[in-house]
Amino acid sequence: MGNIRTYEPFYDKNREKTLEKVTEAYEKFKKTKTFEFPRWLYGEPIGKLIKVEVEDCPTFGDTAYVEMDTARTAFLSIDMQTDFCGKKGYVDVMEYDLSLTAQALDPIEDALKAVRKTDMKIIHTREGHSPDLSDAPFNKILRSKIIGKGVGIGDTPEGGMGRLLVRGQKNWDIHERLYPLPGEYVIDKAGKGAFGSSTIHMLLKNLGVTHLVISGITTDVCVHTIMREANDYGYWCILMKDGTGATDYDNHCAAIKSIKMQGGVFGNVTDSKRFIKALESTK
Ligand code: C5J
Repeated sequence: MGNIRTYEPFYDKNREKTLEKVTEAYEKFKKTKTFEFPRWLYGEPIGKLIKVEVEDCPTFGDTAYVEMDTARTAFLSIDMQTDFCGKKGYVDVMEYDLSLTAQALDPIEDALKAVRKTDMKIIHTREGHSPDLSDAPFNKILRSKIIGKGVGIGDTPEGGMGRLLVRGQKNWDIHERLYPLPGEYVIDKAGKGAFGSSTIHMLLKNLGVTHLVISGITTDVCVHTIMREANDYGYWCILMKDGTGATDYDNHCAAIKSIKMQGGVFGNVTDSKRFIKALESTK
């Protein structure tokens, strides 16, 4: 009735094109088992095109590949803070087995060495609160005090390095083995996720990032939350599984498995060996 808005035919055309490209990519995937870098969507690669092997895709037992442009990929190291993997930190005070989270250190260190030789972006995140705890919800502080037997967020444990999960404290900072180098990005966030409470989405958009290789701790909490958020925004997410760890081993395994359900409901899973092999094959 003359009230078609001018942008509607544009959106219809765009959606039709996307659906045609899905059919095309599906036919190719059947032959190559590869999620090709979608040039029609992102343009020609700017850096090097690498192909990372991923597991249990599309179904358990299968192997597939994800192509990514190194210049449009960010390597995420999530919350590798002493508070989550070191003595007298937040996780230690809760009396969890520190080796379960600290197991992520070696694989991330190896991956960082390889990534630092490329044009891939590196982003570190830190969970923490301002010294007055004004950005920490009442229930989060209370629960932490209960599980820590009186020592929760904002408190200093006996023999500790500082106040738990408080910005600026030594225990809150990134583990020295993985400490950011100049030129790498550091995102501070108050919550488990990052997209609602930090500038990470703006940063990824401004850097032109399309793919994320994700590591860090803990698998079932901050890593999963951020991966789910990023996946919902259309980023191609690949978890580097040996570069993760949780406070509970079964939860760690379940978190990895759940990513791979439905053909990759939250993305794909690889490990540091396969990721580094893909990076080094670009030489
Ligand atoms: C938790 C995190 N587990 N970084 N934080 O409280 O996963």
